[in-house]
Amino acid sequence: MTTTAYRTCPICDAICGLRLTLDGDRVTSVTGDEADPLSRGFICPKGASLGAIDADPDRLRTPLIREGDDWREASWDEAFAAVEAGLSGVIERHGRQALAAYFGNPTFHTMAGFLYRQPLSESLGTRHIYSVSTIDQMPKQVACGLMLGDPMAIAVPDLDRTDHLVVIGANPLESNGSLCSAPDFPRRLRALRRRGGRLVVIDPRRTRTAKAADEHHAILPGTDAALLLAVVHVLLAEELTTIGVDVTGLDELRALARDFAPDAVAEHCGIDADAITRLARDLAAAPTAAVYARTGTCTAEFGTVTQWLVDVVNILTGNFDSQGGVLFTRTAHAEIFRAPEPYQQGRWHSRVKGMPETMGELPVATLADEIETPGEGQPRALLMIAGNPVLSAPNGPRIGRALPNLEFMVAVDPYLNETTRHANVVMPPPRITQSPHYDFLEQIVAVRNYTRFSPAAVPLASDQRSEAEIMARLTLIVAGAGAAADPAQLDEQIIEQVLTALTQLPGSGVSGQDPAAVQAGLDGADGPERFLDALLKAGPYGLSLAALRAEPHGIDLGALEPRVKELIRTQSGRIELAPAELADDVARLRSGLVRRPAEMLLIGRRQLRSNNSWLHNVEPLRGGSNRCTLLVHPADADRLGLAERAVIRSAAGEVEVAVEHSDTIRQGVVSLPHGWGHTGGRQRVATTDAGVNANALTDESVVDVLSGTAVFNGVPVTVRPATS
Ligand SMILES: Nc1nc2c(c(=O)[nH]1)N[C@H]1C(S)=C(S)[C@@H](COP(=O)(O)OP(=O)(O)OC[C@H]3O[C@@H](n4cnc5c(=O)[nH]c(N)nc54)[C@H](O)[C@@H]3O)O[C@H]1N2
Ligand SMILES: Nc1nc2c(c(=O)[nH]1)N[C@H]1C(S)=C(S)[C@@H](COP(=O)(O)OP(=O)(O)OC[C@H]3O[C@@H](n4cnc5c(=O)[nH]c(N)nc54)[C@H](O)[C@@H]3O)O[C@H]1N2
Ligand code: SF4
Ligand SMILES: [Mo]
Repeated sequence: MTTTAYRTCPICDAICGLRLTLDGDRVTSVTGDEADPLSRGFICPKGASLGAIDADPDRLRTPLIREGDDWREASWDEAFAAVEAGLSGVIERHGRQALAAYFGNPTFHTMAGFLYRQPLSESLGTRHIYSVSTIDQMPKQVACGLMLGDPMAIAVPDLDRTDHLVVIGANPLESNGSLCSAPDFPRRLRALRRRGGRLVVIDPRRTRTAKAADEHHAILPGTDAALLLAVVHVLLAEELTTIGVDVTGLDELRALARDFAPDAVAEHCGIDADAITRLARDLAAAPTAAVYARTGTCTAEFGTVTQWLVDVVNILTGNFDSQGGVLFTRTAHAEIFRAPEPYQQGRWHSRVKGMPETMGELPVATLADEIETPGEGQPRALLMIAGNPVLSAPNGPRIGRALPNLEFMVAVDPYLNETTRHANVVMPPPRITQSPHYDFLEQIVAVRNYTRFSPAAVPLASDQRSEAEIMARLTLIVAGAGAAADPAQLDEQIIEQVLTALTQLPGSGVSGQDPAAVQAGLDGADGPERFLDALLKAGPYGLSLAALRAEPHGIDLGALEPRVKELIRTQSGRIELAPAELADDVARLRSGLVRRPAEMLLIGRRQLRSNNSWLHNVEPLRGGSNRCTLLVHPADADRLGLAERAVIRSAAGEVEVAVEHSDTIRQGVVSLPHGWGHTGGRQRVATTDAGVNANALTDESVVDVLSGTAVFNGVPVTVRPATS
């Protein structure tokens, strides 16, 4: 029987609405949902391939238990019993500090990830919590934590109304945007230019986004902090500031920017001093403007300083919390993700390298150090939830060598891959179409206030478990309640806690109500749906699960409006323009301005028909431009004698890869996409023409100091012709 289902695509941050046609439980076609008020029918090749992703025969259907080098299919009861035996043994022998967990990128998209990450982390009772945040956006969160007191207070560009957009280290025409959920970036950027606005892109590569821009500056990798300090310098020196929000620290900011005149940074950044001055003046002169920076500037040295400066520039030019500038989204669900107390970091430190905790986690860059180094608190068991750090984390191969040292590892993942193959037990979540979906996190950074819920389109078979149930049972196991405990009871406990807090919160939609009565009246087929219903009822729009179900294409809740006053959590009660924690790093940056550049600098690259490491097994997405090649400028290729293949070497390792000659990349810079280099596991498509692991080159010992975030961009390398 043919049916139609409307769903949000869960793959990337663009949260596009999709229209699926199903024949029984098989997706036969996917188109963009024209009636979705945010995405209006937009779809990318990944969303269009959702059927193939869902039906990939290499996706696991049943749990696997490893026996030596072999895998045996197991029942869920057996698998959970094996996890209970494995984890309780480690707790008995070594205590809870021997437990570790890693939460990968898909946990930021799934309902189960949002609902269970914190309860699971708390039940583990360990400091060894790691996540993809420290190989992604943590610098932004630390900067927001220090400036606003809330690391979840992330301002997004007012894309549809701005007159002047400066995009730094992001390529939304291929990534479809990030920390800025805006389906159909191409249309939105065209509209910007059609209404007379300007698009400026700062990127070492002339990306698809740069090609669509009015102006492109091919900056040297890793130098955005210096560039932005120079912009601040000009804005202050030329008295071009129009601050519209309540700030403190302007004098300290002035002192920090003093030595960063455009002339002082031009050579370091590889951008003319005049161009830098103009950048600042144009931002100040535009009726409205927004500076937006993403992974090219987060996963780089001085990532946190850069993210801080992005918002400093938005503030100085009067564009912070202001229409056409950057604004904060007001979500349909209650903001339980905001902590009431001011942000703090470094409450504890990692055991081996003494790296500070941020947002309750330690840097992935030091995971291998921790697993390899004996002593009290050495991790001996790992829960790998939706992550592939062997391909995604800096010096991933070292993590691959460290994982076999663990006494026990469980992975929650649909694939047996480079990372999960080291697990003792692998537990596959159901297919995408079998899970309900709601973007708890992406909706926080949407360019309009917007909400949408998608029920599961295909029911679970009796031998499948929802991802939420898997996470609930793992939580119960590590809490000592055992593999047989009732997960629904845990869901209700979590909901009770949340409702108790929300009914006491002035202004919440359930303020002053009896939590038990609210809980008794909740709607929803399972824990995640009931949890969502609770948060919607407590949210600012008086919505509910039933209201969202009645609008399967999503609900537009209006344009973003100023609201920073209610978000500020700093001790001073104001926005900190020059948080003290950043001063040392600015000094370090100043002393690095004269540093001689390495022979070549490596940067990354995202490809439209790929997503990190986990879509290379999907045949329809393979081929064409979606290949693992090293982009080299023809002049560099000539100078280095490169033809078809090259060997790249860094402090961390060496790989041999196909060369793609292209004048879109800045001279002195080479680009290699990440997520390739598939080995082992059970991915028959991905392991053919597997590419190489870019993270064999990235160096886990170099991080953005303030956030512990890995440096993927601006890695010093040497490149020579391959001899074989
Ligand atoms: N197709 C596709 N889409 C994706 C993903 C994917 O893998 N593929 N991944 C998703 C995820 S997890 C994320 S976090 C987002 C990321 O979204 P984006 O941040 O937009 O992703 P990138 O395309 O990596 O863009 C980073 C840009 O920074 C540039 N860059 C590198 N170094 C520097 C530097 O030092 N300075 C400056 N100014 N620029 C630099 C790179 O050339 C690149 O164009 O994309 C998401 N969407
Ligand atoms: N050199 C370099 N490295 C990078 C980056 C870069 O730009 N350059 N980008 C970084 C960024 S921004 C990110 S976000 C990380 C990603 O880092 P990770 O999250 O560690 O890696 P992914 O490749 O996204 O792996 C996701 C895993 O989750 C599984 N999975 C997919 N869907 C689901 C699901 O619904 N449930 C569960 N349980 N599992 C699922 C996949 O099979 C895969 O094993 O990579 C980072 N690494
Ligand atoms: S842009 Fe992202 S959310 Fe939209 S269809 Fe593509 S992968 Fe899905
Ligand atoms: Mo990411």
